[in-house]
Amino acid sequence: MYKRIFVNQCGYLPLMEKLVTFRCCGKDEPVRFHVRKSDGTQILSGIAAKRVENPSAQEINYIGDFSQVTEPGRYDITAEGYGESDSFEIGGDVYGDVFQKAFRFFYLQRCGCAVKPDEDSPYSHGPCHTSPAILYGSSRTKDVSGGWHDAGDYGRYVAPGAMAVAQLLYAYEENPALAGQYACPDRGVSCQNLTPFLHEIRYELDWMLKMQAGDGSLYHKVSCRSFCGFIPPQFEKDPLVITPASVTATADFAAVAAMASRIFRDRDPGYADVLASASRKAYEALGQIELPGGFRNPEGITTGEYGDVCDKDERYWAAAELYKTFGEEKYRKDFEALAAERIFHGYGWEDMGSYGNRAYLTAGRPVDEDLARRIREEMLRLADSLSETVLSDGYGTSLSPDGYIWGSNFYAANNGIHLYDAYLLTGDEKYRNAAASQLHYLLGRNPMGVCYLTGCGTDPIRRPHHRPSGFVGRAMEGMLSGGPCSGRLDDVARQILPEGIAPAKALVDMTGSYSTNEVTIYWNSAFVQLLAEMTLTCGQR
Ligand code: G3I
Ligand code: 9MR
Ligand code: ZN
Repeated sequence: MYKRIFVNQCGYLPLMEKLVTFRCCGKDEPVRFHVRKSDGTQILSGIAAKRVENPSAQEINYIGDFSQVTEPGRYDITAEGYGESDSFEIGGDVYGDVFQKAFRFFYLQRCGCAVKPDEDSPYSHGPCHTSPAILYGSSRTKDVSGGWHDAGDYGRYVAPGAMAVAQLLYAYEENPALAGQYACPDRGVSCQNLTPFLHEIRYELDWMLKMQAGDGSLYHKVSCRSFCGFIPPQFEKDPLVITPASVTATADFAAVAAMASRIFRDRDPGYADVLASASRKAYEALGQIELPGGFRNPEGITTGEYGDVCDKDERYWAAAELYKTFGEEKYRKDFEALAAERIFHGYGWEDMGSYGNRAYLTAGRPVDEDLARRIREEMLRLADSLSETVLSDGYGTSLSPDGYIWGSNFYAANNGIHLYDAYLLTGDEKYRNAAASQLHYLLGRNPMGVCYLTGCGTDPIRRPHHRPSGFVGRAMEGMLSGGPCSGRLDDVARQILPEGIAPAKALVDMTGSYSTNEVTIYWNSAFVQLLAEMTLTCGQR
């Protein structure tokens, strides 16, 4: 069915702002629409009068507002000539299931142990990638088993892993009640003093600890030399190779280990100590690594590169986070020296500045008040520009037409987090609404009319680029697809999508399209953090 009405398929919390998008074909005029309850009773009629020319979707949209509807129930929206929307729910717990699935994904991505979510899960597997890995360019080997598979492939990469952990720790700190609802699928294993949520995060931290070299630096990644076919993880038996260390991996680890050490402190002091000393050691090693131009895959290795030419933002994050956790002046000085050059922003795998800003502003220790003020000002300026885009976009996304790059959904989610930062700084609801709008976009109010989280909503992504899903023939639930990528950067995208396709429609829901439809741990972590923030505050006015 060709859709012309677009809503968040996973629904809305009662007090959330609720906007619906109409795709105009034919008559270009305001749309009279009706909100119906599942028993057919019509409960609201309205006019969608806001008209938007939409260059990202290359169409005209009309936007309607049904925020007035707050009563729990199942609904859909109709309009003459437009058909009907996907049905959706309004209620206090509409995202409970979404959260469970999106977070359970990390358990299912575990490497190095048996994974058994339930008796008859097709994604169960025995321990994978357990053989000692070769240190690149030598004949020595090292045990670096554990951690989460990065994505649709089975590589394990430190920088994006650290970033994912940081976002999950933020989700935990910001919304402990939601994190506390997570039911651990790892039955029979004790979470000791940790909640199941933290226990899962520890799985990745334990692996990163193994990725630390004797000199304190972090090996950039471990994987086979090239990507394998669509086989389950335990069948990938090629030799594992550990690549040389990088500044980005080392700084990101120093930062996230400091953060985790603070958060784990009262539940597991022994583990917090281990993290603290590993963090300091990594930070010290930063002075010794010279890597002009950033990490590059060494010859013969063709798996995920995560190259990043600028490592200042990673050092910036590390300095701020270590200052917050350990309080030593040298960390503060390092941060302030970098900030004097430039205030960094970003929640991506290559742009870590915003983690640094958050840590500095919440250090709970003496800071340079003038610098803190400038950081806040810049954060608000960023949020203002994002919020302008949100208001001018037909689907409420924060992405401009040239923003549909590889992992565009990740950028949408991270922009939601930036907007939420501005809400925290000002208490202004417009930022929170713009942040929530990113969630609605990801879950169905988008030009593809899909729910980008597998296994959720009425019309989810079905064929993500994910080896276990491809092998089983059914999408694992709870994974955020990368989303439209207008560059058509894989063969399938080039075959299926016409040149000049509307950027926001450059998605192919087929297994082969890794540039538009892959999944990763750090895209899911962004989603989980945004969800945690939205469910925390959108319930209240
Ligand atoms: O930053 C530029 C931007 O300035 C420019 O306007 C835009 C235009 O295309 O490109 C931007 O760079 C892109 C970059 O992602 C942005 O983060 C590159 O073109 C694009 O090639 C690059 O894609 C990365 C991709 O690996 C290829 O290197 C993705 O971010 C990254 O998420 C992805 O990661 C892969 C791993 O390598 C392997 N495992 C799966 C994972 C997800 O697909
Ligand atoms: O599966 C790989 C995916 O995880 C990566 O993001 C992507 C880009 O590096 O590459 C995928 O692997 C493809 C390889 O690059 C080219 N041959 C086909 C592979 C997918 O089956
Ligand atoms: Zn594995």
